[in-house]
Amino acid sequence: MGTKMRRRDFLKSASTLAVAPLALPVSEALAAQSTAALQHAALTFPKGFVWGTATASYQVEGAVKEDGRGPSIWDTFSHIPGSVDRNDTGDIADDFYHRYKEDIQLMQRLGVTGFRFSIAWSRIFPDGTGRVNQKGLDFYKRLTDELRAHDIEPFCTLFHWDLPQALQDKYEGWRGRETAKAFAEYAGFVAGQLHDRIHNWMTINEFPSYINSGYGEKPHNAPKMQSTRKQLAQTSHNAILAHGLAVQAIRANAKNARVGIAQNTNGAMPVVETPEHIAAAKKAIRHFNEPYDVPILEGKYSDRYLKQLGGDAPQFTAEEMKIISSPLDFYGVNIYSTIEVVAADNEDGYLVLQHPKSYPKLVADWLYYNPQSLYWIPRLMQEVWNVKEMYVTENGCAAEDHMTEDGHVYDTDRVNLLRNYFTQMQRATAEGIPVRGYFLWSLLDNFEWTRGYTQRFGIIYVDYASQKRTPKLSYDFYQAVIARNGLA
Ligand code: GBH
Repeated sequence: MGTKMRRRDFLKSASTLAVAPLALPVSEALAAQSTAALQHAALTFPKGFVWGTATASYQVEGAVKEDGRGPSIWDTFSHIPGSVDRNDTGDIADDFYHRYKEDIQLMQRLGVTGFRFSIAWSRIFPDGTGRVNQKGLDFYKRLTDELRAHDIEPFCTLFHWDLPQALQDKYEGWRGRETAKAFAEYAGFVAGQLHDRIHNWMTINEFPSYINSGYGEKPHNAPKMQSTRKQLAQTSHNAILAHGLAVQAIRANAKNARVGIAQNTNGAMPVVETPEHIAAAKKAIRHFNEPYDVPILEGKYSDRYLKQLGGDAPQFTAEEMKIISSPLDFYGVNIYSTIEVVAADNEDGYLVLQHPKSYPKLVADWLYYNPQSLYWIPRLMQEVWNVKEMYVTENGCAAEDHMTEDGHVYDTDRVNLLRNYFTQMQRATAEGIPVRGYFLWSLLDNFEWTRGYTQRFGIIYVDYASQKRTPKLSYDFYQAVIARNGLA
């Protein structure tokens, strides 16, 4: 190269050293910058990767008495004083029912290609079964038409916890097997009505979160129905049966449907990445998911699970186990954190490590900051269960968001979290682990169940009094990630 360094090379070394380049024409400086950016090409995601945001009906819609919607167990529960922080309810929430057009514009500006939302069962069947409420159906037609008009693919969840109150009253909700049948009827009907608009379906969101915490031995979520261990095991069974029946009903009514789930599979992760610890994590993830993922993905309950339950084991037939494990087109997993394990010389072959008190978190007490969950959960899903196509159907965090006097929300903690989680998801896709898309929880601050409006998960700030939306700094960050389909 001789004694004279070429300008380009000089710039490269200048940027490595983080020294400001000498005054150059702007165009040359930019060209040099994009050359440098190309060197980071490894941090991109596969072509066609779906970037999206996620919400759920009761958490954003409001309009709970409008256009013939029937009550759900969350209407009932949130109105019982003491159930939810500050006695907040979803009566108005983000008023998404009326403001969805504005919110879709914000999504379009963000650049997302997918939107995960849920249908409120009691808008379609106000009594859970039987009579159809056309106006409720029309809302989801308008919503999905508007999404399509903005080139955003709808990803529809059929059940995100707002069970029609009528089914709680008639069958004790999910405790009754009849509810599983009612769910399949509803799923098949909606799929038949909306299949030209919606191609991607998820049956049920997070079994443990609404079964264990709604019908468990110490319930704290709607319908807060305390159960014995035996009743709980049967209720869990009814829920996965509902899932399987719905998969079949959707396929029977919508020819080109792609059917999946949105489950919060309990993750496991080797703290130290050596073969023995990785093997331990593989054993652990099967043990951690015995009531739900194992029967869905393996077609049977594990012997260990049935033995542990003994006389409290659920009643089921071989036919039901086939239905429960109906093949899926994709597996959606909501990933926020994971359980860390090490190999151990005990019966299980691993040891679960408790989180030390000083383990990092933002504000949700359960949400341990663990970016590697976005790598290890998909990797173990593939290695243990041979899952061929996955979506991260939720990921995100709550933060203490404050608006500055001039109207900005600088949520650098959320940006920091997202950047690190994305890095690990990129590691997964770069290794060929089949994660096809990602849905950030959430588009908007919303009704965070028993935390009400006290925890904000949105990348758009919502002033609940005025319903004004303000994109946070994390919105700008996500927009840049989507635009380059990767990380800088
Ligand atoms: C998801 O649940 C939900 O799908 C979504 O609706 C929700 O808004 C979002 O995440 C954020 O929370 O009280 O110690 O028993 C997240 C997973 C699992 C978190 C159950 C709370 C209860 C912890 N949830 N967990 S505890």
